[in-house]
Amino acid sequence: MTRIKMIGNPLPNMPWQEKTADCTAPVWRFSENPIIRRNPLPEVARIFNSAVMPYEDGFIGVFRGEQRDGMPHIYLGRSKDAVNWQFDSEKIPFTTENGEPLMPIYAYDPRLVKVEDTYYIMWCQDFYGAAIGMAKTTDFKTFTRIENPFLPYNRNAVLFPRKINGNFVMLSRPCDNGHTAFGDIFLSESKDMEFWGRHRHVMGRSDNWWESLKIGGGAAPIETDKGWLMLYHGVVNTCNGYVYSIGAAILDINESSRVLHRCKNYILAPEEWYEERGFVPNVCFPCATLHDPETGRIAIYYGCADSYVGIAFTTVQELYDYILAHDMPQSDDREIGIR
Ligand code: BMA
Repeated sequence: MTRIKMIGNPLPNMPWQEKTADCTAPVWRFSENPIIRRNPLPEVARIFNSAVMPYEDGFIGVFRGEQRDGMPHIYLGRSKDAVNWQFDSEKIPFTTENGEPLMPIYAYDPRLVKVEDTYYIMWCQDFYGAAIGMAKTTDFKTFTRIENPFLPYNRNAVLFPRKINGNFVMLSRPCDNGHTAFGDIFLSESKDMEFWGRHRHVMGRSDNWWESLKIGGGAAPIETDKGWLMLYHGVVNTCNGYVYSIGAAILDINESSRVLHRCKNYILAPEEWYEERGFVPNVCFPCATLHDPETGRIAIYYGCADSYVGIAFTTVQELYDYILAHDMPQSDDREIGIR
């Protein structure tokens, strides 16, 4: 067994449950799932596909709130234990640099990533079609929009939690304006968070059935001494519609468009009632992790059936061993990703 270690700040207060003796999978669900139930706010029917982070002596998060008129927007939530959440009743008020309101028409699937002293929120919104919107904050009071990083159509933008070779690095998934039936993960770099380039292909859909239609970035990659641990979603088109599962890969630490290892099995797929039954059935959609380098513990926050938020647990060692035991990179995964 090759030992693996996460790199980063300790997080002893993250939620945790040990694996039960009868569990044969590398990832196990929190017994209290789903942690966010229906109708969490007067104006919001469902919260799902949401991202959380440690903040001050507790936790903070950006939550996809599906309003009763069907429009998704982003809501701020706070928690002492990262399980029980209190949400602001109003949407996050995004503004321009000058403090004027600049709200997206809709916003969904937010991710929240801290790089240096700034927290960045990225989401999917209308920019003459589905595209990535972004904002930054340092205090979770003012939320300043920054330039939309990519042309439409694009979804599932996920920033790396630190600069690599001096540049910000972000994953994204070019797509179409509908329920896209294709999709690979790409990576782009920026010196200033405004101009993005050096685009590279990271990985595509695979021969593995569960991710044979499309894939997309999930949680912010976790830094380890063996590379970036990337949790993503993979989609298969069945005779009953799309099924979203969670996959895992290890990317090179400096040349992060290079896939070192890729697990041929999903690590979590819809099995429980809250994943199989809901507004859109059969969806496990990861958007964040909490993790503690001291203990190796990882809590995966994932949207369930476009209706709820759930937590699943693993350890970095268990996941790494599982990835290596089922390692099956595709032929172009090890390429740097430029043609
Ligand atoms: C994708 C995104 C996700 C959603 C999934 C399943 O295209 O819109 O927000 O969870 O579809 O409906």
